[in-house]
Amino acid sequence: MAADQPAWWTSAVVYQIYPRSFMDSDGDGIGDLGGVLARLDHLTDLGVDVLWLSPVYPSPQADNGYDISDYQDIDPLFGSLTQLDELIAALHARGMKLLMDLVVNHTSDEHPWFVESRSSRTSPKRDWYWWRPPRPGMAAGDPGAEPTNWQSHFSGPTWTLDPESGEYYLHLFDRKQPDLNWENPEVRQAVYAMMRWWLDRGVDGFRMDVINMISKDVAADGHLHDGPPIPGTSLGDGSGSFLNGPRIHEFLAEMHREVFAERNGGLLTVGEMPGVTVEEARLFTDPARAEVDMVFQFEHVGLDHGASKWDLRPLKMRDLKASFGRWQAGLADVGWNSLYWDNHDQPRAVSRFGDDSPAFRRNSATCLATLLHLHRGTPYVYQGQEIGMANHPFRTLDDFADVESLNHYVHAVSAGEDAEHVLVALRRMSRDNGRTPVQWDASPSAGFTTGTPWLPVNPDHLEWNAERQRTDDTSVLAHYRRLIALRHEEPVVALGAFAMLLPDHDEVYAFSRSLNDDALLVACNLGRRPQPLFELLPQAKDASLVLGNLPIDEAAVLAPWEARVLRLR
Ligand code: TEU
Repeated sequence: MAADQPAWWTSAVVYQIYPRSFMDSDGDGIGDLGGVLARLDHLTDLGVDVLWLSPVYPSPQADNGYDISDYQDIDPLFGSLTQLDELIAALHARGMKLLMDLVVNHTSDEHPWFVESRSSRTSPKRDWYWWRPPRPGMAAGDPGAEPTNWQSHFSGPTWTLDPESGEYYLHLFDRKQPDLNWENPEVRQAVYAMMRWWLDRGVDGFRMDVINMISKDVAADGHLHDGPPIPGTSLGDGSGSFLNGPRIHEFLAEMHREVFAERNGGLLTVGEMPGVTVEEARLFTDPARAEVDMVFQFEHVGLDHGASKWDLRPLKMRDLKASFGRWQAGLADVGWNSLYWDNHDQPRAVSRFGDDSPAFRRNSATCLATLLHLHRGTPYVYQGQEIGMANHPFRTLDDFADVESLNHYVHAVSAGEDAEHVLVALRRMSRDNGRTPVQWDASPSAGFTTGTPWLPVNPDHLEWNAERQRTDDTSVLAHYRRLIALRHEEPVVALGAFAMLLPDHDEVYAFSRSLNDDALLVACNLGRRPQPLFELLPQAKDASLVLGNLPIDEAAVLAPWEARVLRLR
């Protein structure tokens, strides 16, 4: 990013809506566009600049819409194209922008492209997907006959046999999400045409689902390579063959040329990139290379993972600092960060990084928010985070709905893991934690629906809901409002240089931001013990308070989960 001409999104805050769980307008228990339209005042009240809408396209809903069967329409479950147009107009009238979710690593197996591709080995669209014969010397359907040993993100092999043609197709995710073959230029052109169609309709950009998986490392003879074996399974880790593959930069640069280059500014692209490193992120987001504006990286949401996300590890605050610190430093002179704690794939931040016990929930939610929003980068607020929504008290397997959770349970238990042990991990890590309905008020379904919600409403909505917080100046919601306004008002928040302080302290997360003659000191106590602020950071003594999350009793001490933003003189 050129320092003399900051892009508009450096001072913007994005709000993510997972439409299924945001607001239901027709009583079927599933959120929809009518619900989004009805709740736009909530976004205006928060002051966010951009809405990212998770998928609303026609879909069999095997992965809640991340399995798309038509890229250019709206699923009747969620509403209509007319309502989408209404949403674009309503957002623009309020000075907000709309990001659509772009899911083009894979389609649904019910997309007409795949139906055609599957119809015969000689179909003109056969090569639009990854079809391969069984492993040499083995028969279709034999155990281990899959073309590679890769493990799917949603458990089991990444290959499913199509008995009609005797060939397997690749799916990095569920079997209902076949991967598109980006090696085929027709596929790329079809995707670009679809993207242009949405931009022509008025949308302002895209959040690009697993976009760093679109290039696969394929040998000249079409062969794909096995990955290193995963201990305790018969499968391997294929990520070396599909994460940031050999043509990824070429594809993204081509997409930029074909879709974005001729359009005026004001658009935004964010690439979701599991496994991306700082070094690669610099390449992806270097404006001179014209690929994407920013990426979602996954390092900090992997710090409590062991061998997999289900293998729970305690989170060390020091690791979090080290990770964020490296990303801030790595993208300081080139590129741009996206900042997030949670989304529809993650447990709730206050339960995971904060402390959701009654005494600390409000304070830790506001402390985490302050920490994140004062970093350099574009913050993303995930629906419900702004009111301190926490993980759900799931009990039995029947309480879960997510394909990733359910597949994992089946595979883990059939591989001999203790069922109760598997449930413990699901309760902590399941994506369903982030997908329970938004808690609008204290009524029986939390104001989300007049019907039966598709996932249960958290019983804590009686106390934790938007209505209650809206008029309370000490609420989590009020604090988010202030943080968002601060980024709009203070160039140092948007653009200031970041320097980590106290890197070895286990509980105090502190840093400075500086721009020209202006400098802020941010100090956050990520724990239950008071911390001697003036001893740790003597420069805080003469600084003035810009924003804090608690009334200050004793200036020299940071109370448990207290966050202060101070202006240095
Ligand atoms: O997520 C990609 C991704 O990395 C996650 O699925 C991840 O593997 C898992 O959630 C963490 O355990 C994107 C979407 O955000 C997700 O909802 C989709 O399920 C997935 O892609 C497939 O489209």
